[in-house]
Amino acid sequence: MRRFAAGRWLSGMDEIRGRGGPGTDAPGCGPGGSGAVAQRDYTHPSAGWGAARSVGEVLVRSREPVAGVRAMLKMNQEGGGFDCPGCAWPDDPEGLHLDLCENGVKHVTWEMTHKRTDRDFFAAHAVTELSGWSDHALEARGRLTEPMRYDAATDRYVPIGWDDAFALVGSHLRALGSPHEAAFYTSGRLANEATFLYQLWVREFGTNNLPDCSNMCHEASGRALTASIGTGKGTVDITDWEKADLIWVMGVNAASNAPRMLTALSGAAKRGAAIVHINPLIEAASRRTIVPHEFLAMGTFHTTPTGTMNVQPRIGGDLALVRGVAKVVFERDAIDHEFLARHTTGLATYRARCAGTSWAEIVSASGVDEATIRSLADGYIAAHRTIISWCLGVTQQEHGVDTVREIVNLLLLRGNIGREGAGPCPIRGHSNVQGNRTCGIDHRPSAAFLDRLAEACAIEPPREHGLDTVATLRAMHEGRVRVFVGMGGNFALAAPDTAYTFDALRSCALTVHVSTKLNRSHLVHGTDALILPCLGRTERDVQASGEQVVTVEDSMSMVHASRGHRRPASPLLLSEPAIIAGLARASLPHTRTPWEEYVADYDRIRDTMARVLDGFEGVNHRARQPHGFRLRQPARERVWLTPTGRAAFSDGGLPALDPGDGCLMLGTMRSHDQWNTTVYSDNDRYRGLRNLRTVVFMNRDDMRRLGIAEFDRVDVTSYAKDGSTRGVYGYRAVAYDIPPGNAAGYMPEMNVLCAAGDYSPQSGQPLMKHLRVRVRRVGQSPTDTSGTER
Ligand SMILES: Nc1nc2c(c(=O)[nH]1)N[C@H]1C(S)=C(S)[C@@H](COP(=O)(O)OP(=O)(O)OC[C@H]3O[C@@H](n4cnc5c(=O)[nH]c(N)nc54)[C@H](O)[C@@H]3O)O[C@H]1N2
Ligand SMILES: Nc1nc2c(c(=O)[nH]1)N[C@H]1C(S)=C(S)[C@@H](COP(=O)(O)OP(=O)(O)OC[C@H]3O[C@@H](n4cnc5c(=O)[nH]c(N)nc54)[C@H](O)[C@@H]3O)O[C@H]1N2
Ligand SMILES: [Mo]
Repeated sequence: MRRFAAGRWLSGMDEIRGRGGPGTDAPGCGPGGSGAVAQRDYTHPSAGWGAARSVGEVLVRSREPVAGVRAMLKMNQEGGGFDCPGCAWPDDPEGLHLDLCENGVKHVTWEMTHKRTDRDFFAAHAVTELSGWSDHALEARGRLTEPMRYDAATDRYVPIGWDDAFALVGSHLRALGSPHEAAFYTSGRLANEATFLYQLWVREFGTNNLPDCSNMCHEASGRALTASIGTGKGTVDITDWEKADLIWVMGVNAASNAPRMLTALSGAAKRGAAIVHINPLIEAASRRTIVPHEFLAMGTFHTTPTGTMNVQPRIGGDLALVRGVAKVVFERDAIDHEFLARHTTGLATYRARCAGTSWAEIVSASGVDEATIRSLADGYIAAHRTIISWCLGVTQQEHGVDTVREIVNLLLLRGNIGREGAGPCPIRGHSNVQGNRTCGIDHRPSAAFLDRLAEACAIEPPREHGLDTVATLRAMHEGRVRVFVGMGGNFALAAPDTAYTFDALRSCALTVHVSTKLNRSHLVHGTDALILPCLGRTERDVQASGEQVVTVEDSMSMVHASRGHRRPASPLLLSEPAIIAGLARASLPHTRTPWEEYVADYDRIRDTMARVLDGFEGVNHRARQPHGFRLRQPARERVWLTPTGRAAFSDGGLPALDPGDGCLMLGTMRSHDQWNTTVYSDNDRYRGLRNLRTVVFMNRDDMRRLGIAEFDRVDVTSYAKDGSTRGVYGYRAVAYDIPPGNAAGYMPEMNVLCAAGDYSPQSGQPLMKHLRVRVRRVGQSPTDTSGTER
């Protein structure tokens, strides 16, 4: 399929990685290459020496061995280091350990590379040519050095001065018929100060169109927790992890995506706590680990277990599974009567719902047998302090909100909220995604927040709700959004339905990306397009008043300062706050907001934040203390900010999950060697896979039934709710320990399969873990030709 876009013909096949053409091997987003494709079961403990070797390879590749190690030492340490931009797992509370992990190091060194994507690079390569490069190749060219503007005549990005870039954005925004014709995306990398200024600019401009990566990530958790306990965050902190005697890990690949969680899990195992992994896949963290910071253990190969029980539900089966456990808790009258009477509403309805849900329904909807569910319940009833943690396996589902609410129901039954060592714990993704929400990135802001913003900042923020990620895509398609601004991230690849997303971005009059490295979103652009390069988390940020610190909030509500130490990758880079201020000045001719003063001294931004945001009083002082400070979480103190003033039980029905005749349910996920859309290599160490990303992990029996052998080339077709189909071609099938009827593969390649129209009505989240697919060996004749291929 060829399409005409932004003044040129493009071949969709060339640029949509992961898709491939019929009859060929699909290229992935990784480096590719000639290495032999292989898979073997991974039997080594997670982290430890394998991780150390892998870190070494990355450091050598980025030509940063010495500086890399020095930066590692500064990362996550109290006393002026920078916050690891890897994941949102909190720092070690005592600061005793050098608690760093393989993937954090990879992430940091990726930013610190010596290589540069400068004006000579852009002069040498047309955008159409770059569109054929892999995503790995684009980012591997190094850091961006100066603002660039797309020039249609030469099909190249050409240098533009900062003031001209700001003026161009200003003129586009001022020309719009309404402020709602622009959308302002955020990726969870942004620190609190930039976040706050960004939403201030957008709301002063006049819209709540603030889609963000959370809309694809933990939106379901926020909505569910708000409805159940009155605040959209978890209630536990890192010291609770040290006291729990039962921990559930649901739908998280901890060893790859929150590796420092292994430290907490092994500590729990050592003191005899039970650790249950609930995941259709048996992931590495459910076995044994070498604790990341225990170098002695690395030397002696001493491992500790990080799991005591594995439960493998079908994809989307968690709601039914938790319901089964709750049913047993009621049957055995193992509930905390006093807590329930004082603190909750809706118990009777929920009890009736559990009683009315039959075991046949529970077993079929969860994919787990009754005996296993009963033994899970035995463990839950025996425990005194239970933490339930979860990530995308739970949230990126049609019934994500109902499932998180069911988790809270179960915790409430035994008073496991607002007590030491117990509570709900969403594992957040981006290092500051939770802080972004705290600081106002929300397309559905509360009236109370807007009132305080209006008063503290003397603006009139719009009151109507704005667009989330999926709604933004649709609005761009329909011409209702004409300007797209991406504050970090890689929207083109991260969003669902790649072809639809590409068309949406190309229909814009202007696309703007504030980025550190070249990525796909710069190549899939509007008629006018800008790349605005910014400082990274590791770099020194000097403004008129001197060196600045920023603040971030981790998964457990700790706010602390982060200070970069490195010389900026280029003298022409600006900080994110400075870029936002420039854009605001250019688009708001009558603004009375002191943008320059804010940028001159970030303490002034924090002073204003303290007047708008709950719990930020004294932030300038408190964030600079070692480890910062904990934002108050009322539910932790059993103060429930719900309409009734009590924690609310939910009453959700069990979802129908059967993918239908011959179909499988497929979830997309990350490999060990990638950070969202940044793919470091084509390997996935803990799943034992080498040199392959365009893969479908399948159950052996399904493969036999479908006549597919290991590494056979397969095509995958997805079936959307509206009957349309999408396909990827030339993937390889790999047998894996996953329940029959289920399959898995990698994001972002498989976003091609994820229809933009298929999102959860409860959260607006695209169903990235819930795709109805058919897998066919290449050469087999299609058994179903219904639907329209996009
Ligand atoms: N190194 C590294 N770290 C990261 C990231 C990264 O890309 N690389 N990304 C960051 C971001 S933004 C996020 S949001 C997090 C993501 O962290 P994860 O949630 O761990 O991300 P995924 O790789 O999508 O893995 C989802 C897990 O859910 C399981 N799963 C799938 N379907 C179901 C289901 O129906 N039920 C259950 N119980 N489990 C299921 C999968 O088998 C897999 O183990 O990690 C963050 N940290
Ligand atoms: N199919 C499928 N799709 C998914 C998911 C899934 O599980 N399955 N997961 C979803 C989830 S949970 C998320 S969070 C999204 C991720 O979506 P995004 O946050 O949009 O994507 P990232 O890949 O994290 O963004 C990487 C880019 O960020 C830029 N960057 C890096 N550091 C900085 C910085 O300090 N400042 C600025 N301004 N830019 C920087 C670099 O240019 C880099 O190319 O993807 C979602 N998409
Ligand atoms: Mo995420």
